[in-house]
Amino acid sequence: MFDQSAIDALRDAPVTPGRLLIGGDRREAGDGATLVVISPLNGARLTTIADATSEDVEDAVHAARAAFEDRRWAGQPPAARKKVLLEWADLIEREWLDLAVLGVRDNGTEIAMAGKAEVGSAVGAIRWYAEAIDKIYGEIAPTADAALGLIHREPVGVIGAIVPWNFPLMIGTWKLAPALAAGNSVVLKPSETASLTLIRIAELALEAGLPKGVLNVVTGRGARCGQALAMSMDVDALVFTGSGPTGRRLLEASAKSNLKRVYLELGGKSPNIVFDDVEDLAEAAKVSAAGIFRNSGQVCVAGSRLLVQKGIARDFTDAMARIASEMRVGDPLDLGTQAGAVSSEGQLAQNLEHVRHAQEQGATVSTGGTRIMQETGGTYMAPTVVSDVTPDLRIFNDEVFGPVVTVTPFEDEAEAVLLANATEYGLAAGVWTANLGRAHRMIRAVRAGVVHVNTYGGADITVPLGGIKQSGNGHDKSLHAFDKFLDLKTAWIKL
Ligand code: TXE
Repeated sequence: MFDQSAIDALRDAPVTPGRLLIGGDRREAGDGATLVVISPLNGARLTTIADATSEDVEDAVHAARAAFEDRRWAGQPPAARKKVLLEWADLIEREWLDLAVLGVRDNGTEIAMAGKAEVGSAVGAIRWYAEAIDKIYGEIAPTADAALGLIHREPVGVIGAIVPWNFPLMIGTWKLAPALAAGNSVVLKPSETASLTLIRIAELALEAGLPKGVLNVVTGRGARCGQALAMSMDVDALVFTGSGPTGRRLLEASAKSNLKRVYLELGGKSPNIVFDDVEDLAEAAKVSAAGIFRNSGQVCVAGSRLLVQKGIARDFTDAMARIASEMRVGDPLDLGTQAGAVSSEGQLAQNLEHVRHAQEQGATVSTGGTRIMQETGGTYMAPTVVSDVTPDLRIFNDEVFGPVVTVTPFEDEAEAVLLANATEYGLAAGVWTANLGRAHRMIRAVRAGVVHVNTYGGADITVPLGGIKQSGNGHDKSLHAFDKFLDLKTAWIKL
C-alpha cells in the first residue's frame, strides 16, 4: 500500500502544535495551557496540544448548539450533507500517507495496520454513512382511517464524542460519521495521547464544506476537558470508547447534570475458544495471534483469553508461543513490522505489572513478559503468552490492553461456555470448531456482542459492534449506529 521511502521522508517531519477547533476557529486553550505529546516510537517530544479549560469546552458546546438550532447543517437536504461528507472522505484519502505516518508517530501502531485500520477505515466509514443518509425513511403507523400517525427521525442535537488513543481515526469516525450524517452537531474530545490525526481530519471537514460550528474539537486532559464535556448542561448525548472507570464517571456526570444519554464501549476480556476438532490448528494459531498481538494488543475486541480444549492445549500453546516469539516487533514506521510500540510508558508499566502478578499467582510465562528495545527510548513489549491461567487469577479477569494472551484449558463444551462467560465483560469472542452445530450453540451461549467463528477480528462496517454486561451499551458501525443519533418523533393527526 505504501512505499517505505515515502514513509521515511515523513518520519521526522515537524508537527504543527494541535489547537482547539471551536466554531470554525483554531484557538489556544483559554489559559494558554498545553500538553507535550511524546512519541512512543522513541520517547521524543513530537509537538504540543492545547489543554482545553472548562470554559473552552462550554464555548465549543455553545458553537455546536448554535449550529444545530439554526439548522445550517441539519436543515440541508440529506443529499447535500452526503455530498459534503463524500468530499470530506476524498480529502482524507488524499492525505492518506501523511495521516497514517502522523498517527503512528503519535500512538505507535504499526504502519501497515494504521494505513488500513486507521485512515482506510475512516474514509470507508465516512463514505458508508454518507451514502446511507438519503436512504433512511420515516414511517407511517398502521392506524384507523380517522388518524394519521407519522414517525419522523430527527437528529438528537449536540453530541459529545470522547474517544481513545488506540485507533483514534477508526473509532472516532465510527462516531463522527453517523452523527454528522444524521444532522447532529458534535464536540469531539480525542485522547490526550493521540489527538493529532483527529484534529487534522476536523480541519479537512471544514475544507470539505461542513458549516462552521458543526464539528468542534477540544483536546486536553480527560479529568479537565473530558469531564467538562460530560458535565455540560447542553450536550444531548455522549458517545464514548475507553475504560470502565471513565465510563462510570460519564454516567455519574450525566446523572449530576442534564441526564444526557450515555453510550459506552468499554473494552473486554474476550474469550477465544479453540475446540479439538478445529480444522487447521496452525491457521487458528496464526489468526489468534494476530487477534491479540496486532497494535500491541491495544484493541477493544482483542482475543486476550485463549480457552483451549485439553487434548490440544499443549500443542496450541506451543504454536502461539512460537508465533509470538517470532513476531517482528519494532519500528512502527517500518512496513515489515508486525507489532509496533505500546502507546505510553504508563500503559507499558501496567502491562508488565499484570504479567508479573500472574506469575506470582502461579501462572507460567511461556514467552515474552518483558520490555524490549529500551535503547530506542520507545515503549516496546515482547508479545507474551501466559499459560496455566486459572479463573481465580487476576489476569483471567482484568483487561490488560497489551500484547498479552492467557491460556486456560477446558474439558468440554459446557466448561468452555462457563469459562467464556466467567467475566464481567461481554464485547467479543471467538470459536474455532469444524462442527456446525457446536458453532451455532456457542454463538447462542457466549455472552458477547460479537462472536467470530473460525476467524478472529475483521468484522467490517456493515455489522454492529457493541458490548453487553460491563463492556457497555449501544452500537458503533452498521445502520444501527444511527439509533444513537436519530430520535423518533410522533406526529398524530386527526383526519
Ligand atoms: O482510558 P480512558 P485510558 C482501557 C484499557 C486501558 C485503560 C486506560 O484497559 O489500559 O482503558 O486507558 C477521556 N471525563 N481502554 O486512560 O481514561 C480521555 O481523555 C471525561 C480500552 O486512555 O478511559 C480519553 O479521551 N473523559 C478502550 C478517553 O476518555 C475522560 C480504549 C479514554 O480514556 C475522563 C482505550 C473524565 N473524567 C482504553 N477521563 C477500548 N474500549 O478499546 C478520561 N477521559
